[in-house]
Amino acid sequence: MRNKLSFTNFLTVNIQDQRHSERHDMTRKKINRILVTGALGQIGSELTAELRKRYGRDNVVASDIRSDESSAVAMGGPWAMLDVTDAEAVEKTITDNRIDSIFHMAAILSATGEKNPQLCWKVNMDGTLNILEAARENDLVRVIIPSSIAAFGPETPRENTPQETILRPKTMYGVTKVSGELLCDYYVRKFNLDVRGLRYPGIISSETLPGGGTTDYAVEIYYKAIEEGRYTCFVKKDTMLPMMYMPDCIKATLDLAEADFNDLVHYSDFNVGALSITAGDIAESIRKYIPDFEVDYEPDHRQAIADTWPMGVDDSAAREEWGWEPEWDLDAMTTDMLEKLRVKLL
Ligand code: NAD
Ligand code: AKB
Repeated sequence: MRNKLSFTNFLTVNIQDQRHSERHDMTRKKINRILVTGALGQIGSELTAELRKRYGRDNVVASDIRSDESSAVAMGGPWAMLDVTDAEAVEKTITDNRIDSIFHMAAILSATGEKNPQLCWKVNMDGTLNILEAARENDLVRVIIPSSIAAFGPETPRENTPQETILRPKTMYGVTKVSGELLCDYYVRKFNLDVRGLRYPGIISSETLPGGGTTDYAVEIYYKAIEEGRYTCFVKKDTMLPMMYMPDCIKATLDLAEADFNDLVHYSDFNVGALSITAGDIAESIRKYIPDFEVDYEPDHRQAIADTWPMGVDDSAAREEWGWEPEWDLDAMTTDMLEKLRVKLL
């Protein structure tokens, strides 16, 4: 343990020094016309709505590989079908819509990625490269590309996981997230492109169901509490992971997107913490409102993935560089989730 910690300190000091020496100070243009990829997904759907409020309905083009014409995303403003693995289509969507900034949410998540690792690599890596290349060629103002706590692996310290640490993930999704972080930082250094990203924890939300991740249990548990009064959880009761409520996720994404680039030392790999909670903690919190809610625990293949991820992260770089501060605690989130899901499901 001591060796691991001193190695981590060594890494932090050396990488921070290196990052400071490579900093790119630049005057940045403002975000005006936005493309959201993967906009029908769990995060994209709520992010698109908030971006339309802030930047104007007609200035935010939502896109996804699939269509859902009756969705709020498709009905709430401009819409385009877009497969991010198709470089020509990415280029055309950007030029046709005079896009200057991209929030790139299209991805294959951890559990689906283990079922189809080749597809995961193709969407997450080819898709990300296509977005970065189109952004470089069209001299875009800003690109936001999320990473994940899946970038960490079993050799990473699991408690208060440092910003600079061992990145040896064992899932294909995690491999693409580490590679994506490195690729984004490469585009900042090599091409002076303004690319930023966060290592999101598991995101909990009521609007759109999650799309095939390991942390999906933390959303499903709320749906099942309302619909059936019981839930069979696919990780153990004491599995602790970093989680975040969607309003904090949107706030973190937009706070980073709107931060002054010259204040940043990191670009594409910010740890962001909010909640460090077990599956049992969520069940207990729900029981404050639904006392007879029953949960049993039947860990499946996703337990092995969860066991390689942090229990909580050190997000001091995000706090120092762009003022990150979460607003939602577990019980406040539970109250809000249950209220919203009662309206939606009952
Ligand atoms: P999601 O699975 O809910 O949505 C992804 C969307 O991408 C889907 O609507 C899907 O149709 C679309 N998509 C898939 N392949 C595509 C392609 N080839 N072209 C265009 N669109 C395609 O994912 P999410 O949870 O909204 O995640 C958004 C981003 O945040 C991803 O980069 C993900 O890795 C990251 N992230 C999410 C979480 C979380 O808990 N939700 C946590 C950490 C990181
Ligand atoms: C997943 O479980 O795959 C995502 C993530 C934490 O990246 N929710």
